[in-house]
Amino acid sequence: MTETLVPTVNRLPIAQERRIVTPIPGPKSQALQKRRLAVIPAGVSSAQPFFIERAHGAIVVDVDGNQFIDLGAGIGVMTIGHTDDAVVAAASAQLAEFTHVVFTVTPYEGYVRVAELLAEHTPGDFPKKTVLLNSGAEAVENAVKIARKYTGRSGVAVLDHAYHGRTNLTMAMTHKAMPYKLGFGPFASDVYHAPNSYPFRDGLSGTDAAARTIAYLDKVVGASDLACLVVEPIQGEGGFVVPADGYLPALQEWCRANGVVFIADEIQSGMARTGRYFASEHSGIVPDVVLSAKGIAGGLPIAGVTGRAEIMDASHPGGLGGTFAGNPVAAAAAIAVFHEIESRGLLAEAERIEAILLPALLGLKARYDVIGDVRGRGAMLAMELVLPGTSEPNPGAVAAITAYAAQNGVLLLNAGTWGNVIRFLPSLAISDDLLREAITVIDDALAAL
Ligand code: PLZ
Repeated sequence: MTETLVPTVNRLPIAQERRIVTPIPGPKSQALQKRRLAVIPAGVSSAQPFFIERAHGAIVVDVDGNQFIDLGAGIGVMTIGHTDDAVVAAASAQLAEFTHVVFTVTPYEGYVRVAELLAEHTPGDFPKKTVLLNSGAEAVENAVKIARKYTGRSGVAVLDHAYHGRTNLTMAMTHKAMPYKLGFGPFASDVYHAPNSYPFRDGLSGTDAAARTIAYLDKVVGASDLACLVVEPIQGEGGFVVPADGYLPALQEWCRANGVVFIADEIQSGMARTGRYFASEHSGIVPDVVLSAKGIAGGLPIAGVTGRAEIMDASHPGGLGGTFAGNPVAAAAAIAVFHEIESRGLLAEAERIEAILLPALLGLKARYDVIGDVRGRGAMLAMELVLPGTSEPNPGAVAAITAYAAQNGVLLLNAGTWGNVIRFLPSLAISDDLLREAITVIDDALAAL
């Protein structure tokens, strides 16, 4: 049945090249922007002024025909590339089979298969179970629910500079007030923010940073009140902060000794982004629970909470779910993404990207003293910009560079508590040549500062 139902996907090829044919934003984008302002609230802002019409691989095309090298990949979602053929085929086929029934009413295989794949590819060699949701924030919310039910405790610990979402509980867990929290309270209670490891800013070893975090959790919070500690193995919105070696293992050990569920939010760092399926593997941790979203389904909304079976089974039947959670079309896309990563050896592509981008960024750092730090792993790299000769954050330089890049056909994302980080999240489909071309544009932008 599937064969006859696969629709022919009718689309124009997109050359993998940068091409700017109008001023940015072009006339069609400007007209859409006018319509948008009339009906979309100011709270929903966009970093760039151009509207997207099509995308493929590492290139996005705007409504005026401008082609941009995409170094953001929809904030790390389009990991295997825009409109990947296998993902388009799998999702299209499922679209024609059935699009929705609700797993909590009548189950279907796709949900089960995604859970099997997550059990196989998340760290840890023990029985695991997965609940599927629609978004990263929803995965975080459910992980906290499950940890509370399992431990019978209420406290939730997070780290400074963390980002976990925009829902009420996850706003409370997110570090940065502006723009994520200011005026949106009151927030959920029992959420504790502990100091993190931020080698560029605190200069602490992993052991010393962990001792500081643990002292805070022990003395200010009290371990026996804590249900869980949620960490990002590499902090995403916080500025691609890679904790010092040994920091996360020490936290994990403390959690284990104190009966605290250790949760890795791998929503941004997971799914092949760093050259492993999950970044936890680089840090030598085996979390009790791993959260995935973003990159797992090639742009279709699905998220997973995957954890030790005994923790995940703590909830009573009916305690977890949601109307669209684990949607069959998104599940089909996720299965295709896993298949492509495996069959095309895409983990190595993240390493290829690091081998080009990391030395290039370090080369820029040697030439421009506005670059204070270069860090990250695989296809998750960043540079933190400072006022030259100091470690003072320099968000103005980030704004100037991202604006220059957009005018010249390179889509860049910022990050960081002070907005002073440029992060690179290219899709694994980007070619060496496109990557080098983008670096040249960034070099010009730095020179133009
Ligand atoms: N945890 C680590 O990176 C999403 C936010 C984009 P959702 N980060 C991008 C924006 O402006 O809202 C994220 C993350 C980490 C949780 C989330 C939340 O995932 O799918 O956006 O809910």
